[in-house]
Amino acid sequence: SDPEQKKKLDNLFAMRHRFLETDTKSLLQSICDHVELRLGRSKWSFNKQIAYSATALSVRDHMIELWNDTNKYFHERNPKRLYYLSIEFLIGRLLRSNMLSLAIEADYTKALSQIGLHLEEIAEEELDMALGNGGLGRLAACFLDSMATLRLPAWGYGLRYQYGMFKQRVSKEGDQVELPDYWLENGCPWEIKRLDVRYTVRFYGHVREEKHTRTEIRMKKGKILRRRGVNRGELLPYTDGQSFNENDWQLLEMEVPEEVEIEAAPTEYFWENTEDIYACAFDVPIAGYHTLNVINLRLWQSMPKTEFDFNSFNRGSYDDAMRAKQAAETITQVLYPNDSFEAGKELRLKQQYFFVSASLQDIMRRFRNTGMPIQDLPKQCIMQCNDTHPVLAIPELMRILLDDEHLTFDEAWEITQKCFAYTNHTVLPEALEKWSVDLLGRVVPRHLQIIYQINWLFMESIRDQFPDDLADLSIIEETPVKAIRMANLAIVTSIKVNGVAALHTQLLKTTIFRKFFKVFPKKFLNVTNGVTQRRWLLECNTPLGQLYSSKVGTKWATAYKVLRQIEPHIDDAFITQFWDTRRIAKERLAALIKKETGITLNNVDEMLFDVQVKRIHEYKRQSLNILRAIAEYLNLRTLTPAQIAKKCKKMIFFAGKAAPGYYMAKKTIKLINCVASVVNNDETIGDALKIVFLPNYNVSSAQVIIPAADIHEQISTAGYEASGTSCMKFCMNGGIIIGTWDGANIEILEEIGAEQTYMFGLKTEQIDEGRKQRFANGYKMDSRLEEALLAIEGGLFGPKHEFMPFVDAIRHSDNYVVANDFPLYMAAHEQVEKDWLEKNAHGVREKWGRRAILSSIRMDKFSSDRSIIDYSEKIWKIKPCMVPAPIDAP
Ligand code: CBF
Repeated sequence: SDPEQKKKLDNLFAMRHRFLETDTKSLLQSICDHVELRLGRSKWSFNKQIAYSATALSVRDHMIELWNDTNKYFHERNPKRLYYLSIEFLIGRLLRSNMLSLAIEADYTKALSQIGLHLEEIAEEELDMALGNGGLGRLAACFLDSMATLRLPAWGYGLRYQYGMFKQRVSKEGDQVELPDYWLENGCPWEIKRLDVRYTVRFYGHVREEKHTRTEIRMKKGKILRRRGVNRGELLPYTDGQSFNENDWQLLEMEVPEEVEIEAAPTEYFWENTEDIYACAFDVPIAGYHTLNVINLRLWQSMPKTEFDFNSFNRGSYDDAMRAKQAAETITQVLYPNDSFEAGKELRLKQQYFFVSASLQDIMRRFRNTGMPIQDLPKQCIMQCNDTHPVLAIPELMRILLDDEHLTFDEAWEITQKCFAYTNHTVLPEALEKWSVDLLGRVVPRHLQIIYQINWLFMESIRDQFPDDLADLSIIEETPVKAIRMANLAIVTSIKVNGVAALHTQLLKTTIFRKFFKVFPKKFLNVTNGVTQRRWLLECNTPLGQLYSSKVGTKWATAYKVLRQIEPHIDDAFITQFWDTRRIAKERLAALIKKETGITLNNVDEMLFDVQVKRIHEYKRQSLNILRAIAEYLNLRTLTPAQIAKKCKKMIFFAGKAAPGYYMAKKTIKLINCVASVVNNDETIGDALKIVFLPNYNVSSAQVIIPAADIHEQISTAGYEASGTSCMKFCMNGGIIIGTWDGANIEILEEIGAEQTYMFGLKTEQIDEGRKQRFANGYKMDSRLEEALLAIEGGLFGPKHEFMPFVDAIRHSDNYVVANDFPLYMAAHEQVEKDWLEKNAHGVREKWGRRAILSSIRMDKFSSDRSIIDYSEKIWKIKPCMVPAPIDAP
């Protein structure tokens, strides 16, 4: 009704360009504008890097308004929200995935080609956002993609490390060399620095208690001495040693007055003398696929509260002046390159607290803006802890409710217990986080008090029912050093605790969290991991995706199940087309291998690509794979050229990083490289076997490797891999799994059918017995394994001393039962070779092709969309909040 207001709105509405033009001219205009106006270069001469940045900024323009509108819409509708707290997000590249989500890839490809640029080439300029180590961080990235696509009212919170996962190089001698990964070298066009969103985060200091009491006189039962027989005698308090005649005095019990201190108000706690820094927000919009919902990933970076210490500066002591600034910036400087827990590292603890403190302040600010009473917090938000790294959020929320909101402990605890859920990602005991009481008490003293109090309440609540289990259930570990068990804190508090694959959840219930399962049987549940088919099929394997879409349309991008409709179309022609797509993928990988290692692969159609990519870890058993490779090589050396010619040609491909401090993992990399160098240079075996270690495995190289794999190795010792997610990506792309009875492999087999797999090895329940047998008298090691070990010891692959730790581990401890599984593994590979060589009358690998396609199209259970729907329904209790299409008038 207010004409002024109406005019303002009309003017603003005219400025809306929710759907920016995507015709070639407009896109070129936008790219050139970014080159000149944002990046300050000339549109007449700019390099590929600038072309990438300008294109990315132009794509971002298409997202920003949707992203703002999504936040506004969530704000107006005020649905219950999910906050995904993860200290790692392994995003990878965003250019193509954002274009695909916004359905503008073809338009940009066309526009760029008009100025002589190829989208594929400029996309290569994007540096991976490698803010994670491996499975856990990549899972978080897939989950964000699904949350946005499913239009869930969700946000991610994480850290903006300036240095991501280290870059891996391989030295001439075959060793892993680590280099810093400064992924921000050219700036990151996707993020939006939010100067308006920053919070103070406090560390160290001490807690001052302020008791609020008043004094009252109360009558209480007391003992007094009174002279016997005297009605109104002198009343004297009894004191030891006082001499009196016992016959004259008697000790009487009666009411006496006493001064008592009464709590007038709850004790207040003041966390004081802290060292304060700022957490500044950097937002990364995450586009849902073909929807108007664009959600947010908010990453925190640490910054000093004051640029420098002015006093020191004035004194001319510039180093001192800058010290505090540098210390503040250090917190989010670098990602810890270890996928298990870095024990005892103060900086790591500070990272964790910094992360949750900033996130919770942000979440609470948003909640307070709703005007809802604090008791309604659980109705409005749920926080998912991706492993225990964010679990300090629990005492932090308690602290806020107690110290800022002034609730009683019981009230605060009641609310907090409804706000968190916890995902466990490993049963490896060494990876379960513990913080020494000393360290935690120093860095966040108030939180230590709160944790103690939570533990006291918990212990009291179970003391009668579980008297024998108290020590194991306690959040506080007493020996060898007093420490806080973060998983225990998470379980005690959370509404739900989930494992990430059926076997893993079962193991949680029966092994590491067995006692908790007795106390809280209803808390535990399984949510099997998943991966987004949009990145891991549609984007990374365009030819295969197009082949599928040609049969069943494109709906599978958001409803994987649709791919099952392909089954009736699998005839010879379709299988041939499938192999055509595979050839493209293999040639792409061969080109990458050539570029990075100099190794040439010929006739890739005929060569079996046998791939193992993941972090290098003893339990993942790259050891088993390389020993098998050696055994196959030794066998080849015994064959005549004619026999070799008939053999299956294969490339055994490895990629993965070892934690810099993990000695055995680094030895394994070296062994792989040294074996590769001998095998690849042995002319007597020709092309029969090639071994490749591709350095610097990351999300973008995974997108080239995975579509090219004929077979993929998922061969962890049974019971050790919580889930594994690369197995899902490979199967989606038609890679055939060779795997153990571990993690998600078991469920994959159930979905795609045993005929599509090569499973082998001891099962979880057989591992202990296997270990015993392995070292029992009379145990005979498989002769091929013995020969492989002898070859290493004999120096065939380099100086013996280099590899003795590796050999000794297999010979003398073999914790990961390599020897037990070796013959079964060899047998599985013999079958693989046989099957690979089988072709139909037209020279087509028909059976293999059919199995590969079936593997791929039956993977709907492993779409992260399914995982996120499970989380939403079973844990978060949140519903989609779909941003509506724009209306025509304000
Ligand atoms: O659940 C995601 C992945 O997490 C890990 O990488 C981890 O960091 N604990 C596990 O090792 C994987 O098995 C799991 O798939």
